[in-house]
Amino acid sequence: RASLKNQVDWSLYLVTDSTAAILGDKDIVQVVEQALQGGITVVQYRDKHADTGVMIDVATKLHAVTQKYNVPLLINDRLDVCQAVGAEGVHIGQDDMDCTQARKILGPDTIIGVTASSVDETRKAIEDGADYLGIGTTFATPTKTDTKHIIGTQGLQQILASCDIGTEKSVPCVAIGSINASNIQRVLHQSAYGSNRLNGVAVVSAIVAATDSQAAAKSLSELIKSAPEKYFAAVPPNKQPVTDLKGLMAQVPGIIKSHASSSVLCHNMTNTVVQNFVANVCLATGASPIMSEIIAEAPDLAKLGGALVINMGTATPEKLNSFIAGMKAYNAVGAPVLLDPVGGGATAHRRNTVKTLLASGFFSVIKGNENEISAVAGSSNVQQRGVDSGPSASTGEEKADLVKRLAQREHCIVLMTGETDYLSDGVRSIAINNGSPYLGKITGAGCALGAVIASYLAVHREDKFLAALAGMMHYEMAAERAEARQDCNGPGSFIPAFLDELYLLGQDVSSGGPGAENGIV
Ligand code: 3NM
Ligand code: MG
Repeated sequence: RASLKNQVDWSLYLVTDSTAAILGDKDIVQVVEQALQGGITVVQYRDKHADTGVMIDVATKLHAVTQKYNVPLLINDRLDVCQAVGAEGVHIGQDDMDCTQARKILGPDTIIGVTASSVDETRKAIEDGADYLGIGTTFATPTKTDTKHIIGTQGLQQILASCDIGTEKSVPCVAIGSINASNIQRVLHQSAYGSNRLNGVAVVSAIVAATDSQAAAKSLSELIKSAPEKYFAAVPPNKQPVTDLKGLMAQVPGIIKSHASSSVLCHNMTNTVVQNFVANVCLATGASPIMSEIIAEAPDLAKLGGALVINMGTATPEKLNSFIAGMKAYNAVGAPVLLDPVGGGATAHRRNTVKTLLASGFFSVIKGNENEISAVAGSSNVQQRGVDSGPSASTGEEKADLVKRLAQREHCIVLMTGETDYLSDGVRSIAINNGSPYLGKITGAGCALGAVIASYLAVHREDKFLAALAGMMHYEMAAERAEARQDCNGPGSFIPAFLDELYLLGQDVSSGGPGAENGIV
């Protein structure tokens, strides 16, 4: 047993549930055996209602099965049941016996796992000698309705960051709470803090409630093994902070050119005020716009090689359902999704919408003005080291720092627009001064920029940062050219001139292409 303790594969941890709502009329021992065939690596027997005799009977049967697969059996809460059946360990919650007391009773060789939902609880559990941690509750779950803290992937990340998870100073860590095939890769990815990563995930209903527990376990196991980075990573391998802005800018014209002839789909879930203008901007740059909030067609549209824009401009509760369905559909195929958190910090409703969206899926880009980006950065429902700086990032350096930290936290590209635009993928950060004041005098200019950047990400998939930069340069250079035109005398005549220049720039990007003098690192 002592040796097993250090060899546990924590990647796919099954917690059982014997209630009719989840287990149905299946046999728990059979479910576990099938799940073992499907690839689960740890089993926790959890039954909050059974008599001791029944627990010992079931645990004995489970242990016979888990031993065949060389997988540890842990017992929830009940040290006596663990001892009676000779199981490999126990799992104790914050309201159960203290870890130190449990250790005294069970000795050094028994695995003791502890549930933690905050940095403090995690630190204490590690100090008390827990062998591994279950952290959560990641997302609200009907399986356990008395959970105290819903911490999201941000809360997981904060624990990983603060408690040296993934280093020898710490212990293995699995996340729990509504984790299933649709979010398992995202949870593993979004919770990561540098090289601090979860060792695995714990699930109940995703396997126990499935009609085929073997198939459910197998698909979860495969999702864990196939790296989500392929879809989600903001930063391609081996990227360093920007030192050669000129070299970076030199790649922009080629991307503008390929975008101009792409007819790439730009799927907008946007506000009613700007739809027409946004669609025209998409067309002028070379994309094919579609404005649709229909949930049923989102999965089909997601497969067409384009990108999705979620614009919170008029975020009614009904639209929020479309946003979430759209994001899930695009996430499922690894296609880009851009969040434009319009008015993000203005009202409690919008702050909650931002929170819900961040918890429901993965964004490739978050684009907004200073207030909006600050609202997203402050949207964490847990204390987040460093990024809670609120809406007061007044100096350029502070803005750049806020943008970079948010990019690191959300593992995505962040663009803060303003007189100077700040763009970062968490590693590469630049600030750019260009555009036209007329962009501030027409409605939908920010929304249309979001659409342009999204479609650029769909065209130039190998590097989201560069794609976003190219989309931005296309947009802002066209604005500069429009403003300079003889026929542009104000916001009204700026609009047609701008659409023309967006189009013309795509046709002939070589004439007066973007210059490095526009950017400051
Ligand atoms: N513990 P499902 S959440 C057993 O947060 C348990 O500590 C939790 O079930 C915690 O995978 C939970 O079906 C239930 O959502 C998780
Ligand atoms: Mg408990």
